[in-house]
Amino acid sequence: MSQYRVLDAAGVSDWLAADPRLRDGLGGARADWRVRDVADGNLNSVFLIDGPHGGVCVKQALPYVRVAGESWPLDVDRVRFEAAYFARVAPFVGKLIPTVYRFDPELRVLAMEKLEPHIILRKGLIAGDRYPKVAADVAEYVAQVAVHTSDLAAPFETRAKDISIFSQNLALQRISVDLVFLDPFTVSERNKILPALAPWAAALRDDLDLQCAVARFRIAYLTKAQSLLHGDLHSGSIMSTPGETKVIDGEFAWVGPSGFDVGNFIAHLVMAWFAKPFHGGDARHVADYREALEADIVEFWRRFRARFLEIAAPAAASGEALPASHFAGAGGARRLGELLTSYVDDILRDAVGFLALKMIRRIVGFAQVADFLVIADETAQATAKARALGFARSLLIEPKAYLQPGDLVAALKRFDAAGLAPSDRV
Ligand code: SR1
Ligand code: MG
Repeated sequence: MSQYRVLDAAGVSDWLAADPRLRDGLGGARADWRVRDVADGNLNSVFLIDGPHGGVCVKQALPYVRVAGESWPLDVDRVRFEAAYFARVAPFVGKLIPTVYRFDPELRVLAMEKLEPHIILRKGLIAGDRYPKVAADVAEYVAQVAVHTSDLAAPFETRAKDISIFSQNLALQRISVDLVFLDPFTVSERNKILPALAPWAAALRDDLDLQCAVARFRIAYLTKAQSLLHGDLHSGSIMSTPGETKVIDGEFAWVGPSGFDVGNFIAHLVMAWFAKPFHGGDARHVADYREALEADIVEFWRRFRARFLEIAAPAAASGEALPASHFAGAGGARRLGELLTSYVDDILRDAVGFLALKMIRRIVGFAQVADFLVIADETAQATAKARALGFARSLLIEPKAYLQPGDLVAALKRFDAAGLAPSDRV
């Protein structure tokens, strides 16, 4: 019989008090602990607990989608996949994830390092703060995982084992498939569409060229099992200070196309860029901040590509895909380099498509982003969203125009002049 129950603040304290290591880490007595409910994501409950000696973060999977309530039940086992994901990537990403102290498989609770003064990157971007390390850190993170969990760096049995574990993460994959790849391109009660964007929603449904492009990426997501994905690598899944970056929330883990995480991260920088003029601040600040976001996009892309190649070349010796004995001598090394370059450029082509899909789902789908939602004036919010939709549609329809990060940055500026209607093409 499962011992599962939803923990409130007192329940979290009881749970911590019963674990000698966690209790001693906090120090003092139970009555000395300060427990804060800080949940602000879509799915789970999260508490921060401070004691006289230290702090801890406690996350529990609720049996429903937190922001929707009990009418949307959700398998609590998702946190098992988050624990497995962190354990799997820890050897490659080091301090870029929080330390996990304990996973309780009955209560579906994870106790982790408390990240303070880190804040959710999305909140920092909306506040107009700068995080100079985040682009390079996330590039390093994604490159390490994309290489080391692929057949480039390990025998195929390793990836098969990952697939056997993470292919069971079905409840969250159903959410991703529905919310990213299906709902925005059909009529769904879950979609949230501003009235001014109704023509855009219709255009997304009715454009067959677009539907075909979306279908290609849906198929890639379902079938291209290249490496272990975080699966939800947006600016709400990253906590930052100006000097440190931590990737959190690995519960959407899945073995899939490596470009999915790459595209997701860029998508949220792009949405921050389109939203920026509507967040206040003078014209100089807006221009400077957007320039910094553009530099982040370029740096992230370039750094991911460079680090992928640097990590993959030596790792290939222990991998299945490119055995060292097949690439001996200087000529072999050159050809190996060409194969790896073509592999990483394929990831980046996929990333451009996934980036577009990740933007579209955040603008007309169920789970939208604060970057746009904090824009109180509805016409202004619709304007920012329409420009972002124009940009995203162009990536899907004309992928050959976006082979370099500079192509993305140039397009940002073009679509910033777009009108509200989908027919206002630039
Ligand atoms: C039901 S809401 C689901 C969304 O929240 C998570 O943050 C993921 O982005 C997911 O798509
Ligand atoms: Mg999350």
